[in-house]
Amino acid sequence: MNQIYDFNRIELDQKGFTVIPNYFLPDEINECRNDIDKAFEGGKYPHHITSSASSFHVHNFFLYGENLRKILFGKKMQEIHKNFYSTNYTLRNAVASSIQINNAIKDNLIHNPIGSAWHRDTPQFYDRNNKSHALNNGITYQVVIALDSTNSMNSTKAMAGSHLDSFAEHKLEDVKLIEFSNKYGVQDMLLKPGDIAIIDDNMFHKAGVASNESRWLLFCSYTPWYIKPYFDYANVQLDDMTLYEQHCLHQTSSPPNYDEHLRNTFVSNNWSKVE
Ligand SMILES: O=C(O)CCC(=O)C(=O)O
Repeated sequence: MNQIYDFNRIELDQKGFTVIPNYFLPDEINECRNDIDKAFEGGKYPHHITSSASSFHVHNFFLYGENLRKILFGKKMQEIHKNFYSTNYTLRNAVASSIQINNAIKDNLIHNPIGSAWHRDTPQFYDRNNKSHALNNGITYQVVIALDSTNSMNSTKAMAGSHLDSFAEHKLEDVKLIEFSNKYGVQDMLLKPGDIAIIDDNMFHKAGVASNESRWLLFCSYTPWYIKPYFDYANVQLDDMTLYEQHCLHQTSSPPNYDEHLRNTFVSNNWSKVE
């Protein structure tokens, strides 16, 4: 483990999230903001999901600007990838998320930003008795890259420590919600442009509500290679794809490459040095 990440690793394990301030330089962030503005001007939001006039998600943001591609697949994210999860992990989802009051449209601001219910993002399933199982803590992660500052309204809300709880459901409702709020409390995940937050997906969290300020965050999720991503990344073609991009987009793991002479679904070291 790289020394400079030790503090954050301990905090991530204990709290369920950690913030690394100023991980990206102002120029890197401004370039991404420009890409977002250019790509989405004129009301065109490819791969978008809207839940209210003041909240929308744009999936696969790396397709909509060279700088957005560069920030997700560049050296700095590769360092995080190697040090906080491992080269056995691939991309599950990459979504740019905006929450901001849209004054042009009458909107219920409290109503439904995407992710507004308390939830965790670890993969989950029900067994034959309809009992829920969620993967444990310490297995799947997401990195939030702040393009804007977050405030006490629009920041992601976190229940620090809840990732360690043995409760194995995906959502927190009713009595459980009261119990968890009392036990773990609720923290604002306050970020400035260039900060990143690394979240253990087993920690309960939710979106805040829209304020007048712009709130663009990039949510980048990583899971072990055998977990299906949200999209069929095997078919994504980018110009001059790097080995790291192929790795993240499941193109070296699933399905097995035909040129593997032994049956082999994953070559764990096929991406090993930061490029
Ligand atoms: O938008 C937010 O602050 C939270 C988003 C979220 O909960 C998620 O993407 O899982």
